[in-house]
Amino acid sequence: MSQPRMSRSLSHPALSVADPELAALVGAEEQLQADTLRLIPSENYVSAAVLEATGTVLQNKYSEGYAGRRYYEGQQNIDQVETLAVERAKAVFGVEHANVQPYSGSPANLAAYLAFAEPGDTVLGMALPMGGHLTHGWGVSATGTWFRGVQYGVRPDTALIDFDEVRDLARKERPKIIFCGGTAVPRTIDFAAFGEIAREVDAVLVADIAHIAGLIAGGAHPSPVPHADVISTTTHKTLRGPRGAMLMSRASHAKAVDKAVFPGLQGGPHNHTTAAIAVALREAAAPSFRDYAHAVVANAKALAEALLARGYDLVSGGTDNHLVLIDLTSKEVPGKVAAKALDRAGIVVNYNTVPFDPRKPFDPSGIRIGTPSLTSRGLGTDRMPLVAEWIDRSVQAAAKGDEGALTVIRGEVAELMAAYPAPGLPTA
Ligand code: DSN
Repeated sequence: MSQPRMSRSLSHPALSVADPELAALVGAEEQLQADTLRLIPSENYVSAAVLEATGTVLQNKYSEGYAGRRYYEGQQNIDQVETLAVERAKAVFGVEHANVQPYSGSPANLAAYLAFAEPGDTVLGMALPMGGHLTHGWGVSATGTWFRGVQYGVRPDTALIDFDEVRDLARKERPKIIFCGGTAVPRTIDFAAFGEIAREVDAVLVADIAHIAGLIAGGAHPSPVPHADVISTTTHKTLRGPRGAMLMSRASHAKAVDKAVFPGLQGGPHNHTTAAIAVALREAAAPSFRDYAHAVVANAKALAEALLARGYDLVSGGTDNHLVLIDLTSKEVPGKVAAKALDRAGIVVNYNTVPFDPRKPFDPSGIRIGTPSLTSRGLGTDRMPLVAEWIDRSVQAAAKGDEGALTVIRGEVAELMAAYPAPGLPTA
């Protein structure tokens, strides 16, 4: 993809003068993001346009309230910015209502609790070690202490969501809210099945599509519309927007959602983020974004195949989306050791629990990888065998404590990545 670029030395002229120390750190991060193979599935590269929008004077403005109903004056432009973002979200996702003000995914989910449950009410969500998110009622989160979190998981034999368990728990516990979606789910989410269960027990179904929003926008994953009552998403993962979030819903829930976000949970929206969300949604509506979303999935499938061919155990045996969860138990290398070795080799992943993990969350058995970022740089399926080879060589090097091998891979990675300039980054 072609993106306008500035040279590294010219990219932050004011910052370089005002705060050279900070400017140097930003420059170093730009270099790191340019040189490395970024495989964390929740990360991406935003376009130069999205990046520019986040750095505009819109950030100087307070705008508590909603377009046409603000508690501050001077909203002539801000109202239009927010309306653009809202209308684009409605069009891209085919929803009746969109709120683009949540600061990020966790506040967005908390707003859903505020809208549809009272403290102490029961909520049903996927357990964090099974692939869910902290805010789906996990114990250490406020959502698991202020509410009564009941958790479902995956089947031990297939690692797929156990819908018998979801239905049984829903019938027995009568949750006010059911969350579906997660952070380490490599397979298609069956929104229709969740919707049927939620309707049966009269629960509000919240589909947390943070990881797969871009795939849904691009037609590479089924949509939660019309099965979910509320859709929660961050905007910075596969959707390739700024760090922010949105809550979308049926028109009948619009008032409850809006009231929960403001004044229920938040003050002034981050208008520079809202603007960048609008830009990202315009990009997501373009035909090229469909190609991107499908390429992300094709790359993940190709990478999964190449890893399977090298004898790696993948949770659920592969992937349907952007994410691959590798269980390293058979390789006798803990996830954290592998992740740190990969980092030294220029391959950035995160260590992650696998379902039924006998190890602790801070030292688990797996690593989680994904293809949104490398696809944004234009790598295709032909490169996935090489990526799998680098992962394999790095894991083997970690097992042997072979730092020299990691250094060699680091050089190979930097050389290849130089041929695939990243969107939004200045050139060297
Ligand atoms: N940080 C998100 C992720 O990495 O999946 C979850 O909060």
